[in-house]
Parts: sequence; C-alpha cells; structure tokens
Amino acid sequence: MPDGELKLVIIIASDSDADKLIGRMVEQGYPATKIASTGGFLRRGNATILSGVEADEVETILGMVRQECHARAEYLPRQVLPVFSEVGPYVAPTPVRVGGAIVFVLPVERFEKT
Ligand code: 2BA
Repeated sequence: MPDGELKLVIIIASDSDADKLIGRMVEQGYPATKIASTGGFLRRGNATILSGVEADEVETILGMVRQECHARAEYLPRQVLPVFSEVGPYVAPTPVRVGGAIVFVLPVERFEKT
C-alpha cells in the first residue's frame, strides 16, 4: 500500500447489499475484508466490510456504498423489538430502518504487511 494518508473505512450493511458492494469494490481494485456480524438491536445477521485505502479514495468508496446499499422501512411486530417488549395485547407494527449502510472512516496510524 502506498505511503499517502491512509483511512480505514468500516461499512456495516445487510448481507445481500454487502455481497454486491464487495463484488464492486474488488472488481474496481479496492481491498476489502468481509466479516459476519450481528446487529445489536434487531439481532439479525449483517456484514461488516473493512477497507484500508488512501484518503482520496474514500469518496469513491462512499459513492459505491450509496449506489449498492439502499435503506427501506420494514414493519415489525413490536414484540420482536427489545425497546417495546412490555406492551399490551394489541401492538401496531413499528417501522424500522433496514438496509442502507452505516459507515465509519478512521485514520490509520500504521499499516504493515508481513
Ligand atoms: P441493529 O443494531 O440491529 O439496528 C437495526 C436498525 O434498527 C437500525 O438501522 C435502526 O434503524 C434501528 N434501531 C437501532 N437501535 C434502535 C433503537 N434503540 N430504537 C429504535 N430503533 C433502533 P441502522 O441505523 O441502519 O443500523 C444498522 C446496523 O448498523 C445496526 O443493526 C448495527 O449493527 C449497526 N450500527 C448502527 N449504528 C451503529 C453505531 N453507531 N455503532 C456501531 N454499529 C452501528
């Protein structure tokens, strides 16, 4: 990896979106590692992608994330949601954001490849 300023991009996405995204990243020559993960709120499987890139490549990756990971609302019974577990017999489904992506961009202090 070249000596410019490095960033670690961490992307949390649904499994299906992450598969499409990682396919595109690798096709376009960006390094990527996919880790199986689980959302703390919904307890559903999702995927975390790690990509160490030059600072000026971050926007390109974010563009791919926006194209491949679309948020939508899913209506879930309140009983399955941890914050609404103490409700009465009638419970209206609650909209929850699913899909889309959560992205963190971190500075990389040091990178070594042995
Ligand atoms: P989960 O924790 O399973 O959350 C799934 C979705 O449920 C969230 O979508 C959000 O719309 C909703 N949600 C989460 N906590 C909630 C709460 N206390 N009350 C009401 N609704 C709540 P996203 O925000 O798109 O997050 C998708 C996944 O990204 C999360 O799955 C989690 O795995 C990760 N994530 C989101 N924000 C994070 C953060 N600040 N740090 C680390 N991971 C994060």
